[in-house]
Amino acid sequence: MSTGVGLTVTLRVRMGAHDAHYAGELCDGARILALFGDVATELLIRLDGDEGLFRAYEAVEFLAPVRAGDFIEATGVVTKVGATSRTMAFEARKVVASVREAGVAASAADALAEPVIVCRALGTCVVPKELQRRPRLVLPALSAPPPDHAQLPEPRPIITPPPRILVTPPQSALILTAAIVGAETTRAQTPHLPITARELAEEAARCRDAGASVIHLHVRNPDGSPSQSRALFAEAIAAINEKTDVIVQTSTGGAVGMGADERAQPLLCGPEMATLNCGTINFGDGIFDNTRPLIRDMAARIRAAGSVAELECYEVGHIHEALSLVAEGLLADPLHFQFVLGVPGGIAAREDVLRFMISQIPQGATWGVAAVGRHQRPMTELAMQLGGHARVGLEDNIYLDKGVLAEGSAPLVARAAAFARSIGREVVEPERARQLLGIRPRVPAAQAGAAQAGAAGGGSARAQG
Ligand code: KMH
Ligand code: ZN
Repeated sequence: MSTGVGLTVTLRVRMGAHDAHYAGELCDGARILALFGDVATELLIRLDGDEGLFRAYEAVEFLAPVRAGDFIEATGVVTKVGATSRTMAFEARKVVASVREAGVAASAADALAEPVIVCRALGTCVVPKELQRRPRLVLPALSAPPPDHAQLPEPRPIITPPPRILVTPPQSALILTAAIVGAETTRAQTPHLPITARELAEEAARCRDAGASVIHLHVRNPDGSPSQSRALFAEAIAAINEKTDVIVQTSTGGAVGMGADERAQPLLCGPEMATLNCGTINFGDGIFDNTRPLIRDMAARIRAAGSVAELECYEVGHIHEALSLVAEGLLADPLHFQFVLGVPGGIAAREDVLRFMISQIPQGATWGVAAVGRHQRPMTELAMQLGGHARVGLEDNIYLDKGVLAEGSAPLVARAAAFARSIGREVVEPERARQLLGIRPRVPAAQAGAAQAGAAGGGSARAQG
């Protein structure tokens, strides 16, 4: 980690009447940006011994109104340090709010038990080389140590909770997954659906070129019907491995109505990654059955295959079930969650839902979004803005635009990659994705033949240590 990454500064100020600009004593968004400017300045002073310059905001989201009388706490964290550029993530929270209710005194105000996030932003500052007063010690931000509650006299005061850690991770790496076929999409719906091993491999390679580092894989019988056949998976995985270096993530969900033994067959190919579906839901008109014993059985099989699990969560309770598996020793870090949003019968594809789901996973876990149909584009773009990973492809959505079929999954991947880059995310190659997901690096090319033979017998993908 480069010097200064993770350096954090927090300021707290009261918005006064002079800050109110609009009707209802609403404060101007620019006032919050001015606070971020001061936070950035302190960060630069601590890092470089110079006030530096704010060059650009890459993203700004105003999430809740700020009014005169509110107390705002603004935090910034350095996420990247270049030769002269310093990238930062900012969050402003309301910790005290003026009450403003009819019949209540105009001076009434509440200290909030849960701070309200009012704004988030990403920005870049510069400190020209000649102004950097380095090498020097990076001085950590000063903050009062939290009081020891037990030592305080009765009645013990309520202490405003410490600032929440920013959701934005200190690195911008983004994993794009392409779900190229699925079990439900049909050739009648789109002629661009790959079915044979050769078609799957060609589509996987196109998606890799467009920016995908993971292929979420289902297979089909020659007539197009869904299958979990070990032989078909082995054929498809071999064809993909011959063409490209993506991570192959096999489905253990299969299609609605399949039993555990049938669904688990691709694990016999020793895939690098496999899905673990963390709960039962209505899946359209069917029931996608994942009883608690089945989930545990599948988790054990994934572990025995040496595969890394991706935790598919279609409801909030599925996250909690995954955490139970961790407590039971059936899952190990690093955890990678996939929030599947908008399945008819499952949780809705909405921003508030996603933010809540993110709030439920442990620190250090990674997460992505797969959203269905017309929700795919807006929800994956939101996920990318919030620091998550994203899955697109014909399994979940066949349209590029309203009424315009995507000519395969690759155009959907290309569009997601372009969006990611436009907001400063780095679309990673498969080898970096392996690192992020805790998958063992691919063997050097010279040993690839031997490794492939081993994979058919159930090679272990999970990185050691
Ligand atoms: N076809 C869905 C019923 C997975 O791949 O793990 C389940 C599914 C999930 O696609
Ligand atoms: Zn799937």
